[in-house]
Amino acid sequence: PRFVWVPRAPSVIIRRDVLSRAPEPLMPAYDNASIARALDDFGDLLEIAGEDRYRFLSYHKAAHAVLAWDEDIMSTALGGRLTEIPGIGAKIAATIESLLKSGVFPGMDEVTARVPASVVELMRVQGLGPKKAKVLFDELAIATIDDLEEALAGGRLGGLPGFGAKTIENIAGGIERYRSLSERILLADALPLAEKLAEELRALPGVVDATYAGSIRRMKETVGDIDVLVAADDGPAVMAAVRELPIVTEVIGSGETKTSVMTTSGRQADVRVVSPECWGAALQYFTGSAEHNVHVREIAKARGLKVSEYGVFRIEGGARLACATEAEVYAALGMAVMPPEVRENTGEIELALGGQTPDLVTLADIRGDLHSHTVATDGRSTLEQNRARAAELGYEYLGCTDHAYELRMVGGLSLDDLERQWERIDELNALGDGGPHLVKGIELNIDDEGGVDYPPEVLARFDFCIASLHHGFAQPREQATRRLLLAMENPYVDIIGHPTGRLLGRRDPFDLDMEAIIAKAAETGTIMELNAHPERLDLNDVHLRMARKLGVRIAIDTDAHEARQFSHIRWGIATARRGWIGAGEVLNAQPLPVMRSWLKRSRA
Ligand code: DGT
Ligand code: CA
Ligand code: CA
Ligand code: ZN
Repeated sequence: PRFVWVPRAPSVIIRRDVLSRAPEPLMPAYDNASIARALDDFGDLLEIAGEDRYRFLSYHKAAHAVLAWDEDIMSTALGGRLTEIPGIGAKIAATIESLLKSGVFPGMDEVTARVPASVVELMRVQGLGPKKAKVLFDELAIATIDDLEEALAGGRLGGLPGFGAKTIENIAGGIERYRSLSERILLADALPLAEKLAEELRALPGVVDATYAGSIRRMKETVGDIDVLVAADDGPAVMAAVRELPIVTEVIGSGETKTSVMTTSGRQADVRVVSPECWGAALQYFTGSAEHNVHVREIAKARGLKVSEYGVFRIEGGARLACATEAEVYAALGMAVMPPEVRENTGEIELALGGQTPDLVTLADIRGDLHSHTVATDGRSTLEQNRARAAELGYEYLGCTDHAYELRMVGGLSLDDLERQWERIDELNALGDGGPHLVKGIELNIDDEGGVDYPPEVLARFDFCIASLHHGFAQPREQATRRLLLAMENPYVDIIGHPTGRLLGRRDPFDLDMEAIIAKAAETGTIMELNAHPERLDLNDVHLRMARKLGVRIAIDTDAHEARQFSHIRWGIATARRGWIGAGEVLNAQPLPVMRSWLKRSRA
C-alpha cells in the first residue's frame, strides 16, 4: 500500500485510520516543520532497522536544515532550489519533492517492511528514543503504544538492556501524557489549520463569511477540536462543497448544517452552516466557553430573556431582540462585548454587566523580547541574526540570555565567553543603525539550594538576570518550591523563567506551591515570565490571574533558540490575554528606561 505521510502534529503523527483511507489525489498541507518531522522519523526508522550511522544521521541533519531554512519549503521546491538548503543533496531533495507532490516517501515501503511505521509513534512517548525503541522492537516485537502498554502491564520490560526501574516508571508516565495530549491539539498547530480551513470556505460560492469559533477563538493553549462556522443561505450546497475541499481527507459525518471531517493534518474539524442574518448569535454560542454560556443564560433568564444560537428572545411572546452581531447579542443582555479570550466565566460577565471589559495587552504593545539564546550555547542563530529579526519586528530592545555556566550540557557560558559576548554586544549597540538595543542578560540555573551560577560580583555586571529551574523535575513540592523562593530572594534575580517547567503533552510541571511563589514575587519585586513557546505557555492563564491580583509584573518572552522563533510571541500574547494581563503589567511593553526601572536591581 502507498504510504502517505501525514504532516506533523505535536504528538500524534500517524493516524493509521486516516492513512489507509486517504483519497487520491492528495494535496497535503506540508510546511517546513512537517517535512522536517517526516525526515526525522525516517532517520529514526532507519536506525531501528539497523542501517548504518552515516545514513540515518543524514536524515536528521536534513531535518534540522529544513527547520532552520527561512523560506517556505514549498516555494523553495517550486523554485527548484531545494539543494541550496545546507546538507540537502539530490537524493533528499527528490524525497522532499515527492512528499510535497504526493505525500509519498520514496524508500519508505522498503524500510517499513522491516520495521513497522507505527514504531515512530512509540518514540513520541517521552523517554523513548530510537535506541530504546529498537530494543523494544527487536526483543519483544513491540510496535505500537498499545503493545507497549500491554508489555508494561505484564511486567515484561524488566530485564531488557537499558530498562531499569526508573526508566520503566518514566515510560508509564510518558504513555499517560502522550494519551492526554493526543486527545487535544496545541493551539499553535490548530490555529493555522483553522485559518486555512476558514479561508478555503470563504472562497466557496454562496458563502458570506467563515471563521473559527470554540476554544481556538478563545485561544486556549490546547484545543479539543476545530470548530468552524460558515454563514450561507444554502446549507446543503455548502456542506456538499465542504466534503470536496482539498484539505479534507475523510468525511466522518455530514448533514444539512454540520459536517465533521478529517483533514490532511490528521485533525478533526466540525464545520457548521448558519444563516447570515444570525451570524452574531451563532458566533457567540459556538465560541463558548460552555461555562460562559451557561452563566450568560442564567442572567438572561432572570431578565425574562432566552439566548440560543439563533438569537436573544423574550420568553414572553417569543419576540427576537438580537442576532446579527455579537455586539447586538450582548447589548440585548445589557453586557459589553468581551474579548473571546476571557470568556471562561471567571468574572468577565460581571464586569461586562457594568459596561466594562478588561484592558488586554496586544501584540502592538510589545517593545522587545527579553529571553533569547544564540549559537554560543544551544541556540541555532547568531547574535546578529537574532538582532536582525528583532529589528524586522520593530523591537526597541532585545535581551540576550544564553545559558549560564552550570548548564554544561549545552555549553553554558564561562566568564571568558561572557566577556566576548559583551564586547560584541557593545559593538553592535554602537552601530547606530537604528537596530534594537541589545540588553546583556543571562539565563541562570537554580541549583538544589536555590543558588545560581555566578558570584554576586559577576551577577552585578549583567543588565538583568533570568533564573530558571532546569533539573529535579521529580523533586517533592516543598523542595522544588523552596528552590524558587530562595532564588527570588536573590537581589540579582530579576525574572523567573518558565516558572513551572511544563511541556504540554510531554512533561508535567514541577510540583510547586504557586500561591506561595506568586506571593514571594510580589514581596520581592521579582518579575514572572510568561514563556511564549507553544509547548510551555508558562505561567498559564490561571497563574497569571493570580499574579495580576497581587500586582506581580510579567515578562512575555519567547525563549527563542532560533531567530524565527521570535514569532512565538503571538502565543504568549494570547495566553496573557486569557490571564487578563494588560500592557501596564508587562515588562517588555515598556519603553527601555521604564523597563530597566522595573528590574529588581534598579529598585534596590
Ligand atoms: P474544546 O473543543 O474541548 O477545546 O472546547 P470548546 O469550548 O471548543 O468546546 P466544544 O467544541 O465542545 O464546543 C464549542 C462551543 O460550543 C463551546 O465553547 C460552547 C458551545 N457549546 C457546545 N455544547 C454546548 C453545551 O452543551 N452547552 C453550552 N452552554 N454550550 C455549548
Ligand atoms: Ca472545540
Ligand atoms: Ca466541536
Ligand atoms: Zn531559555
